[in-house]
Amino acid sequence: MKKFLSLIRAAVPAALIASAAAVLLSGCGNAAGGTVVPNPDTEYYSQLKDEGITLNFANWGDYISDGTDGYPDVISEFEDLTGITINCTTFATNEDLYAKMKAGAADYDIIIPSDYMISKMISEDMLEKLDRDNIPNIGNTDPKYLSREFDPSNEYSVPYFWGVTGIIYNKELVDEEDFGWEILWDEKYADQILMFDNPRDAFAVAENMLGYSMNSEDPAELQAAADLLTRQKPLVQAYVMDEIFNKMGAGEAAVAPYYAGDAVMLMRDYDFLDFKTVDSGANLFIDSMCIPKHAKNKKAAEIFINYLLEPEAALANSDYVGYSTPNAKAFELVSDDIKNNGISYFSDEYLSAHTETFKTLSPDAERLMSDLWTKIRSGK
Ligand code: N2P
Repeated sequence: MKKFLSLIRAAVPAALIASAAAVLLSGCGNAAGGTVVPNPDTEYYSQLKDEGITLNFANWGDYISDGTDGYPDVISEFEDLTGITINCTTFATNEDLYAKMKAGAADYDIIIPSDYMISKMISEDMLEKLDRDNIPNIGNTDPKYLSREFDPSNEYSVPYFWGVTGIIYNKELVDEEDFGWEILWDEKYADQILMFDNPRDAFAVAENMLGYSMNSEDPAELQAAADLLTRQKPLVQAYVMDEIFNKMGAGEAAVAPYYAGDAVMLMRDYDFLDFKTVDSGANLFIDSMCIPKHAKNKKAAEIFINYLLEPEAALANSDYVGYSTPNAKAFELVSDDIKNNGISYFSDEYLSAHTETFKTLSPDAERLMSDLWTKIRSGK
């Protein structure tokens, strides 16, 4: 995983670091690994070959298999096949992605927001409708991830990954076997607790502890959740997003709420880490591929989306990033080890009883949550 560059810096000769850094800076691909998609439709994939197109792709960190750690390089293989260059940038939260787009500071052709942000972007006319004829693999998605409230007619989005939130913990520092969100308030772990650094995920944890919906718009409930988060603050070592990789990997913290997929990636490298699903209620998110309004290269973006829907490409991405695939054909290829790891896939009954998907909040509720969050984070 790329996040460890800073950690290995201390231990590895400078020349090696320089070559690793060059790879990271040269775009997404690392040009390693073998053929991802064995028999691509070359006629379809070469239709824009000579047009010199570069796609600006805004993605979450470590959310595509790009040759890192010897995993296949989906990006480079797409580039070779299509002649289309992928220019990757990453964002840490849905709110950051939204703010960048709203400020006109972004020129993206493809983005991967989550459910509640997709419905917000649709309502603010920030997304293009997809031309399904340009995406022949669109039918590979398992229908159970489609027609959700955030895009009921599937006009604007195609699911990329899904997952649940839960608690990543250090088995050497945590003695409890059975715990839920309340461990994030346990004074025994003062200064060894990490917390989500975005309002929606942080409020969801507090709301669930208080027995409220994660989609509450009730000002009194939002205030109570904020009070709970304020009480937690003295115990929190740091509010983090993907910085969690360095901190949990280095054994610097005991517990951290985060996404199941990143737990899978971390646990691959660190035996002392584990992941706890939270039965009282976790968030189920669906991150989906979308094309922003006025994207310069819409058709090329649709071709890239189609490639990411190839079963072998979807599998390669899922194997590397650790997240759960909504692609029915890729799911057939997922190993039994992963299917049964207790983190990545669950029965439909479990998911409907124990998880909740975020909805776009009303503008008033969203403003209140955002103001309360600013106060919590700034300590005022
Ligand atoms: C990837 C983060 C994915 C975000 N590191 C989950 N919505």
